[in-house]
Amino acid sequence: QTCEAEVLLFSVPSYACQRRTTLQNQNAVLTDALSLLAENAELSDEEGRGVAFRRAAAVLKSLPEPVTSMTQLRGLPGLGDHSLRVIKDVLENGASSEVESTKRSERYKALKVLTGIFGVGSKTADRWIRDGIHDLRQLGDSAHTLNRAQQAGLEHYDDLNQPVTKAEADAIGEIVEAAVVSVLPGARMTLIGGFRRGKQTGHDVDFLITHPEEGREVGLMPKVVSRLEAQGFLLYQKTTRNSYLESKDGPGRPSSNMDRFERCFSIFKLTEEERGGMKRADTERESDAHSHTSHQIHTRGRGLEAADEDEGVAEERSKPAGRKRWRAVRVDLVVSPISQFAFALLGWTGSKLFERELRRWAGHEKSMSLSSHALYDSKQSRYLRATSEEEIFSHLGLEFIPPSERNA
Ligand code: DGT
Ligand code: MG
Repeated sequence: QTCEAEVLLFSVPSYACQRRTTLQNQNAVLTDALSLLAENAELSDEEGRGVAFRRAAAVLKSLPEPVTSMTQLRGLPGLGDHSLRVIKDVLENGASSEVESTKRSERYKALKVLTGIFGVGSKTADRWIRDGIHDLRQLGDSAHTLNRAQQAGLEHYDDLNQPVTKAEADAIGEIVEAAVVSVLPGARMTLIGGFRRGKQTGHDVDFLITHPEEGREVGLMPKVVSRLEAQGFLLYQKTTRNSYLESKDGPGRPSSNMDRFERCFSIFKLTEEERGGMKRADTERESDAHSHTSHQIHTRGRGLEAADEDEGVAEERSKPAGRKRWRAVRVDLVVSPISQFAFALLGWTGSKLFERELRRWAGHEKSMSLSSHALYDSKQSRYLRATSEEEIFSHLGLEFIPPSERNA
């Protein structure tokens, strides 16, 4: 009877977009295990397996209490045999043997290090590994030529693998917003991605820019980028123009996951003055964190000078503490026309699984097609307009889930 009560306690709807998932995860040990296997699958280009592990983790994240026995999981959606085996292993033995052996595997470690370089995806990393490259030093010593993004990624490797704090995100927000408003008065900017969901740290900072008058946003991105560049804030940037109107596959059916908004991938230079209150803590962190990777980068940085390794270490250590007075941060900018703003906001707030589940719900349950641009109703053969996220949830027949509860 106790078991029955607990099964009822953990009754969960099957789509993540029907659930409220806060950052207060009661099952972090289990979800960390499943997330690592998801990550490993994604890095190995096994998308299906990755999604299965992500869905299983998301179900556990939505539970109000820690899972302590397998019987509590009866009737829960999204838990396949493989995920259940992993959960059982963790509950019974404190750890999953598959997770532990994955973490120790040379391939996983190499994939992590190499895809930790901005501009390097799983396919490139896999190619390099097949050429015997497992770490940054081997990459530096190899004959592989890196594209501009990868070069910047390697140069700022340590900074970009250091989580971005909310305070840093806010500091960057002020700078970018000032640039946006100066080149287009009346334009508006919104913090999106994980920070909008209430996360205290992230791997990058994402902003959505629009203007209340349709069309005024056209051509905005290059102006914003030029302005930030002139101010010395951009260490790297690549702007892709809006190709939405040119696409043949229709707004509701993008041919890939990539959006067609005007978009800028950048590496931002955040100095101590702008970081303000963050100064002291970060200076300390920099002074004691001369990590392995940092050393590798510096060795590589001098590249063809055939740098002596020991000299590299000595150089590192002789640096005065906290000498570097800025840090690199990944910043993504997206520009949307106001008519698509609600869809862009919803589509760029995440989490990635929440977004995927919204689209799955729309397609499978409602015969609709949702993208970051529009919502198409196949039964009515028309696009459904919306000026707020609430309206989109309503069109989809879903209860509104606020950003802080989209942490699936
Ligand atoms: P983070 O940055 O790792 O702390 O976590 P998030 O949730 O901010 O993830 P991020 O920055 O990779 O992406 C933010 C959201 O934007 C993500 O939940 C899904 C969406 N997103 C990112 N890239 C694309 C894209 O190319 N197309 C579309 N439609 N959405 C994207
Ligand atoms: Mg983000």
